[in-house]
Amino acid sequence: MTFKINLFGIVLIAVAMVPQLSISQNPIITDVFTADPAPLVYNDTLYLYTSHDTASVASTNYEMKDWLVFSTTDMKKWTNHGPKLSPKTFSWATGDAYAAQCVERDGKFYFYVSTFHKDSEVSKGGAAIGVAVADSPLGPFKDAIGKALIVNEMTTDNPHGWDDIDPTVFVDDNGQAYMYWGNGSCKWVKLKDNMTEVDGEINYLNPENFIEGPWLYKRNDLYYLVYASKGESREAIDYCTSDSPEGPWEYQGVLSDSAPNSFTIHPGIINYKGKDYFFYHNGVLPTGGSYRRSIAADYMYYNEDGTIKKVVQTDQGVDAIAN
Ligand code: FUB
Repeated sequence: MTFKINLFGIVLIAVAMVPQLSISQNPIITDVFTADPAPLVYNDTLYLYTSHDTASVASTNYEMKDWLVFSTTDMKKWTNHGPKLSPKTFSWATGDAYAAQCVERDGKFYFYVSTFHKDSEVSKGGAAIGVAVADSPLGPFKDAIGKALIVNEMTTDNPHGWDDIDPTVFVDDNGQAYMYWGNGSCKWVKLKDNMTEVDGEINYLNPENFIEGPWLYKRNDLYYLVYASKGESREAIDYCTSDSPEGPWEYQGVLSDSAPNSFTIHPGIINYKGKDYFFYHNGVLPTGGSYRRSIAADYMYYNEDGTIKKVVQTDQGVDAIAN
């Protein structure tokens, strides 16, 4: 009898533990600290371009030397392709490798990055946006224009030097490309078809609670501007919608609460093999925190009118896709 109870107890404990051990997927990258997720689907593979946190546990600031690329075909097994670009690739750049996004157009891959300008006469040492180009999603990437695409002096609405960060680029169905970016205020500009020159004036907007990290995309006929927002005490994610990539934007509220153990959170949204995914970062890995962040992914669901249900951040993450 005693033996039977013990065996039953052991089985119960084992059964209780199995689901947690087998389905806990978040964070999705655990071998390095990653942040600022930017997903791209190309040829049935999901590529994830990320920032790379290398600050020590004691550090109170970022240390971000390069941008990493990961890929998956099932949302479970992630291949780490390593660093594919760094500020050193840009002769004019210095300092940290902040948020970036890679987009494909006509078989070329344009990697828009935020970093810092070394020439104080050009940029007062402020943040700048560069663009690198490659023939493959994994590079090799080279500086597409040999100079920054956006420097600090080009935007005048904010006095601080790091307001030109976090580019997101979207190519509309008619071929018109748009770049949104910014910290403190959101800025946008059209890009020429070559993807490497701005086309016209820079525009400014102040979506409700906007802090940084915009992500621009289209679903059906609705455009979405998702961004890191003020939150309660740490950044959260809010969003707006519009009938045009040029606005006006209608504020739709909070999409996601703050991420555990990280002051920042940063959105990356994509539909892959029929499901909608919300990528973000948190600080939950052992020794993690605001400067040692980790990317996670959860499902995103739309309402019939195109608004988005609030994202539930989970430890379990998303299911593996059966290929
Ligand atoms: O990763 C550095 C900065 O933190 C990014 O540029 C912001 O969006 C925030 O995530």
